[in-house]
Parts: sequence; C-alpha cells; structure tokens
Amino acid sequence: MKMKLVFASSNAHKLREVKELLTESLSFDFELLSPKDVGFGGDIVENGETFEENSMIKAKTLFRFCGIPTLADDSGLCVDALGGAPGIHSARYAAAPGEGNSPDLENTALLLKNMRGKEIRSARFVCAVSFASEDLSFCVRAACEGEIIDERRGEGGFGYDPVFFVERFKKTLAEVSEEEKNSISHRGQAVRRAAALINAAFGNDKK
Ligand code: ITT
Repeated sequence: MKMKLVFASSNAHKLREVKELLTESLSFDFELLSPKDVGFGGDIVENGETFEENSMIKAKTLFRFCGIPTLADDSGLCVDALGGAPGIHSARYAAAPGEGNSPDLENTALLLKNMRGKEIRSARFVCAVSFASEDLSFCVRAACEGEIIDERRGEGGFGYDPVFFVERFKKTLAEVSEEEKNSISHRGQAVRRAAALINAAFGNDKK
C-alpha cells in the first residue's frame, strides 16, 4: 500500500522538485498530497523568525488539520552584501508590508536594483525541510552557495534562479536541467536528508 504524505506548500515549483527528489530517495511507494487535496483552504501565518520555525509551522499546521504525516519547505535567498536579505522574506521581497507574495519577476528586479554597484556578490539559497507526524518530527536545513549576477539568465527553475550563478556548472540555476539543480540545490540536499530519516522510521514497507 502507498503511504500518504502531505507536502504543505502552495508553491507548484517546490512541489515538482520535492516530488522528484522523494521519488529518488524514499525506499517505499508514496502518494504526495497537496493542502488542497486534503481539503485545507486556510492561510498559514508564517510568523517565525527563522526558516526552521516557519517550515515547522507549516508542517504542524497541516498535520494537525488532517492527521497525515506532513513535510514542509521554507526557503529563501540570503545575500551577503544585503545583510542576509531577502532571507525569510524572499517570497514577498517586492511586496508592500502586510501584503502577500510578490511575483518572481518583481522580486528579481528589486534584487538586481539593490545589488547594483555592489562588489561582494556572494549569496546562498537556504532550505529548511520539516516533517511532522504522530511519532516523529524533525527539521533539517541545507544551503547552496552561489553569486548574484547583474542580469537574468535562463528560463528554467523559478524565483531567483535566473540571477543565481553556481561555480560548479558555470551557469545560473535557471540554465541547468532539473536534475542538475536537484543534485546540488538547497532543497535537493535537505529533502535527501529528510528522506533518509523518514526511511529509517517508516521504511519497513520497502519497494
Ligand atoms: P509555501 O510557503 O506555500 O511553501 P512560498 O513560495 O511562499 O510557498 P517560502 O515562503 O518558503 O515559500 O518562500 C520561498 C521563496 O524563496 C520563493 O518564493 C522564491 O522566491 C525563493 N526560493 C526558494 N527556493 C528557491 C529556488 O530553488 N530557486 C529560486 N528561488 C527560490
């Protein structure tokens, strides 16, 4: 029987990446459900101060709502020359305070503007993946190092991928394949670590 897992996110790009990563890493068959699939229509207030807190808030909210083991991802871009901004505010960087998420194009435009003339270009994507279930809950965090370039390059990925250059590929994350992105990304590393812990706890039902 397939184990049901909820992914507590409304971001379709994250869902796609996480589904692929779990398919590669989990040792049992699973069905990945969205908040909508389990009838959750509410808004989750992400009022934590860290990626870890916010991802656990999302995982616990959905687990309490439906009782199905739940994974959540809170992630963002931390830019050294901007004191770590946009950080946990990455999804709403270009929005007015109190408003919801702003479009990716507006967020990257604001980032490029704020980075104009800055010599130090180093940055990292950070991802905290939380898991909540009856018997096990945990949070793992991973990061992917890169540099902010001064224009958008590439059509793949989402969010800040077109301005995030990685030395390993000498390309932005929007110019590499999904497999290449997953092999090094913050989300790829965090989900693989989470899957190892879930396999240890639930993996008696091996493929
Ligand atoms: P959920 O909370 O519903 O999961 P969200 O998009 O609001 O969706 P976050 O609050 O975690 O999620 O914000 C993540 C933002 O960080 C995302 O919208 C992008 O702007 C950026 N980001 C995260 N991972 C990224 C990636 O792999 N590539 C590019 N940008 C990324």
